[in-house]
Amino acid sequence: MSITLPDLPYAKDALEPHISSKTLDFHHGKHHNTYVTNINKMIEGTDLAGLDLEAIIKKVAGDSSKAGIFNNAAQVWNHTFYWHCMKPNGGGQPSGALLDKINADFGSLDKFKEEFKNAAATQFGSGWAWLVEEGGKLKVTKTANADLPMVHGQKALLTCDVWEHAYYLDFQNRRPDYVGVFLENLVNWDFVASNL
Ligand code: MN3
Repeated sequence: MSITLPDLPYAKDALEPHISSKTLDFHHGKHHNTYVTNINKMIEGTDLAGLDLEAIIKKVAGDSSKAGIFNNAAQVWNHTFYWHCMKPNGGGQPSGALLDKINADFGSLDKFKEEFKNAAATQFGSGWAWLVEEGGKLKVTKTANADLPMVHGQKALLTCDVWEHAYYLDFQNRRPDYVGVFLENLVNWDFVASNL
């Protein structure tokens, strides 16, 4: 079984004018696809071939001799998850149990957004901002490069890719503007709630 590149859950131009089809063309068609190609090459003929992505990630996490495998496998997982975190006409407010939990653990939705924006803005260099659940509590985290919640005992609920390739064509150096638009216009709260 090889790892495959999943289709985007919407058309390439569906997130315009916020994220352009050109960005998604490169981000999904080139960046995400390259991680898929790399991981398949790296696991071919090894005891990792045939395992699913999550099993590969957990098996090589923390093994510095397998950092290349970890990075490529985790980036495949992160990107697939990220596509689902957005939808056309997203944003707005979560509802039900998710909103209650955000209010309980952050104080308010605005407080959560503030923390999330801050994590995204202060991740130095490449990485990801996350909403995770850990020990029954919601929290905001950030990770560098390919690192991801599942290897830290956390469950991922939402992520924003803050590698420059995610926003440079549309926002240039304005990462905070991209994250603001992500939260206000793109977040797929139904997907976030389904991860809870
Ligand atoms: Mn990316």
